[in-house]
Amino acid sequence: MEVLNTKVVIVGSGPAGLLLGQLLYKAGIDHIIIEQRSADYVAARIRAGILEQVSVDLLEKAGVDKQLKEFGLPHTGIEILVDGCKHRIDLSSLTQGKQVTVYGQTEVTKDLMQAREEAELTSFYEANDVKVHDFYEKPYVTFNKDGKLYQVNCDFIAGCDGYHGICRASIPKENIKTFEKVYPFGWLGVLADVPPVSDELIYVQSDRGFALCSMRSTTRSRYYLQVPVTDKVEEWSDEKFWDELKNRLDEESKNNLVTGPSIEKSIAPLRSFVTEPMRFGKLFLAGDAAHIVPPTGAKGLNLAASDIAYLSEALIEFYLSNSEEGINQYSEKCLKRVWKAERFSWWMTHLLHRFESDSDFDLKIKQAELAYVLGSEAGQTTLAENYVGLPYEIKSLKEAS
Ligand code: RFL
Ligand code: PHB
Repeated sequence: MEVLNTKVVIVGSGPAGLLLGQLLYKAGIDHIIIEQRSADYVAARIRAGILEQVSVDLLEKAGVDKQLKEFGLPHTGIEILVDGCKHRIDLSSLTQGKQVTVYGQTEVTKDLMQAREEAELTSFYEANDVKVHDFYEKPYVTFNKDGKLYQVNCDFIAGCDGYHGICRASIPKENIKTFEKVYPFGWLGVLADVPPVSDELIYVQSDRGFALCSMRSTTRSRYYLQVPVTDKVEEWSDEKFWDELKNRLDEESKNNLVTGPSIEKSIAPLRSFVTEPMRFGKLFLAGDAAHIVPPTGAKGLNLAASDIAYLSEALIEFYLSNSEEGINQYSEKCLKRVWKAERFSWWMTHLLHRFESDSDFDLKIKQAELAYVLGSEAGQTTLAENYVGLPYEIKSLKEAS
């Protein structure tokens, strides 16, 4: 067995773990990342596409915004298509000039991995049987790689290992409470090298179910359809996907839609999930390991980034200013923001998706709510300020609101 020593062990090399690693590195804090998958697998995963301004600021602070600045697409509005009629939400004018940036999670991950490689920081990929131990006293992490057993002793463990990870699963049941809502449908996503149907994202509410027209660049589109959670990807040929998308669009979008072969196709189930608290002695949960939102509000990756903003600041304060204040407040601060994003994502999901359980009354109420939100400046402002991201206090970020 090989024994290593470090200050912070980060379990998981998704955006949360990689961003924490980069921020700790910038502050000169020794850490190691342990990831169960291969580097190629991690770099190729297709997921989120929308960054809030505070997430962009954090990536800038981490020094990994070169590509983002060059290729990210700033968006100042979104479209909501209801009953065949498009309504523009002018995000910027409703939020004193804020905007979001279209930049794929895949690119964020690649940028962070490249920065890590250039700085020659230690990551163990393809680590098997990762286990966290003694995190209320003297934490350490064990794993197997290439048939060799490793033990890493540390001061803290950051559980950034996603919804299916082992960190949350290792917490004694009596010390943790979870809150969950599972939705009876999923999102079928298609990525294709075709120009986007529109300059802005279109969120579609239709009798046939929800759809979303998004993009990764001016030549690469990302489209989603609400489908029963029991559907299998194999049942959805490209042709069937494009036909169904057209069925949910308005005439103009239908005519503008350019179709082409899919380069990725997958179905993601929708879930709302929160863990309380997010700190267990010397183990912190961050990102999807602690909470999940349905993707309708584009909040998952952004919440992972805001957790990491708080956690990196807390750890930096601990090591550089000898203060435990940030560590002690970590869970409470994160959860405040998490629950607001959970509420927004749940609300957007309810408003725009078709639920089989909806009665005629429920449908009428939804119609009335949409008409109110889209027809009132107050309603639009509520949507816009949540979509661009609610403020949070980070001392070291130049603009954290
Ligand atoms: P990740 O990305 O799941 O990374 C966790 C990492 O931990 C590894 N791991 C382990 N490592 C070691 N030992 C173990 N036992 C381990 N178990 C797991 C995993 O291999 C992985 O590398 O979590 P992280 O870093 O917290 O990041 C969260 C985001 O990935 C997620 O919230 C977003 O993708 C959600 N999301 C969106 N978020 C947005 O902010 N904006 C969006 O537009 C948006 N769109 C989406 C989305 C998620 C989607 N899917 C697929 C659910 C669209 C979709 C379709
Ligand atoms: C995406 O481009 O993948 C995307 C955009 C907006 C969302 C969810 C996903 O709300």
